[in-house]
Amino acid sequence: MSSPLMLTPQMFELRRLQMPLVRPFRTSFGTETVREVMVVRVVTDHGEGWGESGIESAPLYLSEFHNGADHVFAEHLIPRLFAAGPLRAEHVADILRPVKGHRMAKSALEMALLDAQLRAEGRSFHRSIGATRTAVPVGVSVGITNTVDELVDVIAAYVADGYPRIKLKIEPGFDIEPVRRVREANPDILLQVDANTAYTVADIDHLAQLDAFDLLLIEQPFGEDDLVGHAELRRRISTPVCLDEAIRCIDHVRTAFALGAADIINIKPARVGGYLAAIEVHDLCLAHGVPVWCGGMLETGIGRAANLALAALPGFTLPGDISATKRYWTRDITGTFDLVDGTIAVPMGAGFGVAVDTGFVEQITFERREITNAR
Ligand code: OSB
Ligand code: MG
Repeated sequence: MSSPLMLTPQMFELRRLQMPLVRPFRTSFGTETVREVMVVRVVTDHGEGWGESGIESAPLYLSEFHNGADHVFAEHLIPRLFAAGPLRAEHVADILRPVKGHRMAKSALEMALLDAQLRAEGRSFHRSIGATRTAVPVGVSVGITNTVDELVDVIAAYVADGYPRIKLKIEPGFDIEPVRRVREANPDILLQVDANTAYTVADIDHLAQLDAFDLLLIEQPFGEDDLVGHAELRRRISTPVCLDEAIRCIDHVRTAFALGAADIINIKPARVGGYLAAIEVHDLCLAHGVPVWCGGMLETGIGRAANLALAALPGFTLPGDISATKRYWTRDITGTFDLVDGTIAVPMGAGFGVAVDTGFVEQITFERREITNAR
C-alpha cells in the first residue's frame, strides 16, 4: 500500500462574485436580486481545487458575512492551514477547531482542499463517500411574492417544469392564505414551508392552522437557538417540524433529538462546517431513523455539484433544495444542471466534477484577494 497523498497548500484565492438572480428571492429576512457569492480557489503542490462558502453579504441568515469572513479567512483560518504543513482534507476540521464558529468559512476551505485532493487522486466525491444513486429527486424553494396570485403563477411554472416538491417561504402576514391557495391549485404536489425564524412560540396556535394542508414539513419557524420552542411546537401541531438554522454542528442534532425538537433535519454542508461534517450528521440521523434533505444557499454550480453528490447518500429520503441552473442564473460559472423527470444527475468527474469558467469568474469578480504561504 502506498501512503495517502498529502497536499501542501501554496495559495488561497478568495473571490467575491456578483451574480444576478433570474428572479428576486425574498425571505423573511430580506430580498435579493443580485447575489454576492464568495468562492475559494486553492493552489497546492498537487494541483488546485474550488470551494464555495455559502456565506452571504449580510449576517441575516446566519452570523457569518462576507466582510467578517474575509478577515477570518486571512487572519485566523488560512494561516493555520499553512502552519500545519502537508495535510489531507480530512484533517482540516481538526486543524481549524481552535477557531470557534465560522463554520461556513471553514467549510469553503475544506471543500477546496477536498476538490484538489480528489482531483489529484482521480476520484469523484460521489464515489469517495460511497453514494450510489446517480440522480436525485429535487425541489424548488420559492420566495415570498407581492401577491398570492403571483405566487400561484410562479409555482404553476415550476410544477410544469417537473419539480415534484415545492417549498414556500412564509412570514407573519404571508402564511395560511398563500398556503391554502397553493394547495388548492396543486392538490397532489409535495409541499413544505420555511419561515427562517420569523415566528415565536406565541404563534403556535396560528401555525397549527397549517395542519390542514398536508405539508411535508415546516422549517425553522422559531429562533436559531430556540430548540425548546421547537420541541413544544412539535407536541402541538401534526405537521412535521424540520430544523435549518438551529443545526450548526452535530451536537445541535443530538440536543434536538434529546429534546424532541425535530422530526426532520435540513442538512446544509456549509452551515455544519463542511461536507465531511455533513456526512456525520447524515449518519447520525440515519441511525435515529430521522429523514434528512439537502438544503441550498442559491449556490453556483460548484456548490450544487457537491450537494447533488451528498444528496445521493441513502438517508436523504426527501427532495433537496437543489434546483436546475436556470432556476437561479442565466449564466453560471460552471456547466449547467438540468431537471430530468424531477431529478438532477450527480456529476461523476474527479473532485466535485465541474469545470469552472475562469474567464467568466474574472468578469463577475468585484473583490479578489490572494493569500500566499510565505514559508
Ligand atoms: O433557509 O433554506 C433557507 C437561501 C438562502 C438562505 C437560506 C435559505 C435559502 C433557500 C434557498 O431556501 C434554497 C436554494 O438554494 O434553492
Ligand atoms: Mg431554511
